[in-house]
Amino acid sequence: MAEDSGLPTDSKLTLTKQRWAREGKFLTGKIARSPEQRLPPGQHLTMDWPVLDLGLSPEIAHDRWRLDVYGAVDNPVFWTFAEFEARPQSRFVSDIHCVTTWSRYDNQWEGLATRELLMACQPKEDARFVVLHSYDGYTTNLALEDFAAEDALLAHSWSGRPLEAEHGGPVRLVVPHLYFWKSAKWLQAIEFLVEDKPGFWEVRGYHNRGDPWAEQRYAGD
Ligand SMILES: Nc1nc2c(c(=O)[nH]1)N[C@H]1C(S)=C(S)[C@@H](COP(=O)(O)O)O[C@H]1N2
Ligand SMILES: [Mo]
Repeated sequence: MAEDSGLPTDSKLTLTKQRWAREGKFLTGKIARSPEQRLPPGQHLTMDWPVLDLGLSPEIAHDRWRLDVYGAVDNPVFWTFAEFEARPQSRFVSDIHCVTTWSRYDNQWEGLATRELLMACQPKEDARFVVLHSYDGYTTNLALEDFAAEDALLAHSWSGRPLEAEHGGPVRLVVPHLYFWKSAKWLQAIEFLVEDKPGFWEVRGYHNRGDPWAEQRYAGD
């Protein structure tokens, strides 16, 4: 027999670990832009989860919530919460990096991967940008490839519980590889565009893209 016949290749632990590898379990889903530097420059870690927004905090009951997806798409989508929740769900773990310098590691999100949304709405050939519209009137813009990041999702749950209203429930966007102002709370609509259209902070001096590892905090950085 081979030397390694004693290795526990079919032990319960090995088989479980193989399954984890197949399923990507424990993968943060983080894009390895700076694998040697998890905390972006100028950020500090926080254990709690600060609330930051325009202060309007709309209360949207789940049965009143709607998601509209329109613009440069072949299949505009208008979903109730039940229809949204009936789509294939994903769970991702990712870090938050707020431009105000706090970061929070290992947030467990559940919701609809943006890639699933793209499969449903079928962006047109010339679609390059999205603008998120929120129930408080907030907007933010993203390049389509940033919106389509493999760990980006429309999240309805955090740490296994429905996302609290103060953090954007019923549904918020989460785009982990950009500063958190791009992660629109109280998501109401997603507009696909051929030309870019800067959002609320982007017209107020914030960087158009907001890559934390490049410290793209403000316009001109
Ligand atoms: N609809 C909406 N989304 C928003 C904001 C907002 O004011 N309105 N603020 C943004 C900013 S600046 C940050 S830092 C994060 C804060 O999210 P949190 O309150 O869950 O930490 O939400 C982002 N998304
Ligand atoms: Mo922010």
